[in-house]
Amino acid sequence: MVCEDDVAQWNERYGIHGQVVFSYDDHGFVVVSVNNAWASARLALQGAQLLHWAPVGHQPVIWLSDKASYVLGKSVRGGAPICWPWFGPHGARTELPAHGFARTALWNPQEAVSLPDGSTRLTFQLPPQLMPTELWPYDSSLTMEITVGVSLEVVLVTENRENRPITVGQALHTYFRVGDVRRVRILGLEGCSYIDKVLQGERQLQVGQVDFVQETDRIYLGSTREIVIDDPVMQRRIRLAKTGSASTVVWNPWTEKAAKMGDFGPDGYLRMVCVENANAADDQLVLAAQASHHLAVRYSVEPWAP
Ligand code: TA6
Repeated sequence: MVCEDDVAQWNERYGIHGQVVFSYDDHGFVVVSVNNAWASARLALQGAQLLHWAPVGHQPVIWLSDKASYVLGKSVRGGAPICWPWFGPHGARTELPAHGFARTALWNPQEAVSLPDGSTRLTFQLPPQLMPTELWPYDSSLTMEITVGVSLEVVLVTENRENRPITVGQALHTYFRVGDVRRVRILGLEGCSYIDKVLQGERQLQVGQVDFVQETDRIYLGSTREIVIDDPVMQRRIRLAKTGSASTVVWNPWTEKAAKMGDFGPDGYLRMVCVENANAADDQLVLAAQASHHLAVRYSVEPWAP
């Protein structure tokens, strides 16, 4: 549990006057708020989960359910949960929580820097002692570095301190805010093969752009190009550039699944789309002994053009 002293200490050590502040939010979660000349952002220390990012003059880019439940140890619906060290259900033990344990653990802040261009860089680490050895019997580390500016950059660094390879599934499971998912197109996945989880894992080939007419839950493989979320309703394009990620996951639960999940609200599914930079399924990361891996993404917002 986090106490007032912790928050006071983090502000003492990592707070930047008028730019970086640690506090409790209305739900009792410890959050760090960033405000600078370029943008505002907010992250929960649980999971180092980005909950909000809005460049100055823009609507928020990240979707956060207004029906999300804030329970310690449970992932908050929306934002950018960090899936690690497995993506989706655990390969062998179905009783384990989907998407690994990183997104529900309390991360430690490590650094806060105001950069010369006016953006703000924060670094967090998943405390090794919070990696359950019965699930993850490996000496490893996971660090997240996020730079809040006119664009948003996130780098997930996995370090293998073992003298043997380790296999990691990972994703930045980002929920993007859109005007109406039925009008959204995803560009950049043309020609990629994908695992269609709505069709029990059938493998398909993407022809043309991705659009949304029903529940969509796909792991695109060998997807290394830039992705664009084209949103004519909000009159913007969100560009996702990445390195160190071979998969792209695209998800919208649609009406029934969203209703079953209970934390989307009545039309929440219409206002979001998940486009996740990942290494999942066939693209899982096999990290050599003593090696480290960077999954890096940059989100930027552009004006919409028909
Ligand atoms: O990334 C898509 C997905 O794997 C979907 O299958 C769905 O389960 C989604 O993640 C949300 O998972 P969560 O555990 O956050 O409810």
